[in-house]
Amino acid sequence: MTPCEKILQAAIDEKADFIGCSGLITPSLDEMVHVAREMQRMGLKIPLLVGGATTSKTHTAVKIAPRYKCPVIHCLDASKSVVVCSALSDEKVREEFLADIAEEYEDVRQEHYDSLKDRRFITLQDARKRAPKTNWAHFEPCKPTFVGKKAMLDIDLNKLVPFIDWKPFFDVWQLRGRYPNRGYPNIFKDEQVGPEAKKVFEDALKMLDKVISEKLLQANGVVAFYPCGSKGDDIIVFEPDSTEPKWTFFGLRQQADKEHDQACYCVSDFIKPLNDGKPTDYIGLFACTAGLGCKELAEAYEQDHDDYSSIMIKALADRLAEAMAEYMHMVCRRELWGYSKDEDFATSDLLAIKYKGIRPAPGYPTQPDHQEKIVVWEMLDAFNEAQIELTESLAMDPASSVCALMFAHPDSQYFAVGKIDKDQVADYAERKGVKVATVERWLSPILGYDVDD
Ligand code: B12
Repeated sequence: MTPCEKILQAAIDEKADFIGCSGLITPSLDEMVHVAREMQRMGLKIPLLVGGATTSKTHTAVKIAPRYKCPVIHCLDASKSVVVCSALSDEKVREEFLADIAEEYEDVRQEHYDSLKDRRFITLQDARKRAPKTNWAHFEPCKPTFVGKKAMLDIDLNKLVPFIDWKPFFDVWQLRGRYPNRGYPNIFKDEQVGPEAKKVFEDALKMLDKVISEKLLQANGVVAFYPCGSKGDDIIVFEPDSTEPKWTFFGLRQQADKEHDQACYCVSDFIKPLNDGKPTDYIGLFACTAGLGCKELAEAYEQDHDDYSSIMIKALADRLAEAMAEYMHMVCRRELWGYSKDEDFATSDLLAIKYKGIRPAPGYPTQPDHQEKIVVWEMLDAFNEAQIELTESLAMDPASSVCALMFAHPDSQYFAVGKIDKDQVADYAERKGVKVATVERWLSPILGYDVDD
């Protein structure tokens, strides 16, 4: 979320040997291309290292590296950056290392272009014909206990602890057990990483106790329910007691060629179609955070040269944010929306998603368009209601935040839109009233074709 100019100015002022950019979500990808272009324009000669969950060697080789004449290197793992920086700093191995990278990235680019040629899509029109068949005549939507929005502030962290999924916690520490000792709690049995995993876990529990007893983090959320109805691939949403459409969620439909009997899904398939333009159904949405106070704590630890605790508090806030999302979804299903009042699962079953309904989030594979968060923020007013900000780059601040849409239909299920073709991008741009090039930038990771920049 740091502006490009600030990164480059700091690198110049500090006479940096390397620049590293980290990207968690799709908007960072485009920003990294911009950083590379700017480095070229300013005549910099510093290597650019790229990493983070949303980045890939392919994106780095195809989109970033060609924009900057000096080395651009993707690092899958932060610990690899040591090897990379050592090689780049050592006159004896630098040339050979760079030649290897150049050759490898050329292969990656070639493979990427070849794979595009092999992709098979059906037309958007045909994909729509293969939408799942739902018998709406027999579907009676459940009316939520309120329509409009409601804040859930300063949630007791003790309530969230049982909902913590500890598996991703060990990824933060790059601790991976060998099969079958993957994930929590099996990882403790692993011969190699087991003892270390146990140690960080015990430290995490100690810090969690301190966070809870001293109220070091605050967890806030805001939830809303609105009347709606589907119209093709979109969901039209109405303000309470209004029959005038107010907002639209734009959907993307699976378009890859599959076996004939397989449906091509879009999130709008789980909402009852509008009746003569009037609402027929309900949609829920929420945003939540467990990260209020986290930045300040992490900074204090860093000032103290305690990087371990700084990473630990961020990892815990992330776990609590995801736990809060699970908790809020449960409260909605059982009480606030109430479509699943009798649900009575153990927490482990909740984490295994055995309940009715889904909560896909903008940016995840079911709706990969991060721009959809803008309308979510209009509907939730999440900054004023719960102190969760949507930044210009469509990230949420505090970082430990999650937002989601909620669908109650019993047939609703998670799916990945996958790659899409040109006809869908053009149709989507027209429905949204934006340029095709703009959509292509937002959706770059799921485009099934190449775009000239
Ligand atoms: C933990 C996590 C979260 C946490 C924490 C987020 C945060 N504070 O950072 C929570 C639950 C809060 C969260 C929320 C969201 N998430 Co999330 N999340 C993840 C998850 C599971 C792991 C990411 C992670 O932290 N891994 C651990 C770290 C250590 O690994 P890493 O980031 O890959 O970094 C390593 C390397 O890449 C490298 N590295 C990283 N940066 C750099 C930089 C340099 C220079 C170098 C050399 C190396 C390097 O070193 C690291 C250690 O080895 C990923 C899925 C996945 N398995 O990757 C999804 C994922 C990143 N999330 C995703 C999404 C969509 C979201 C949300 C937008 C969902 C939503 N609508 O609510 C929000 C956005 C949050 C925000 N603040 O805006 C998507 C992004 C998809 C996309 N293309 O945009 C992912 C990929 C899930 C998916 N499969 O769809 N998320």
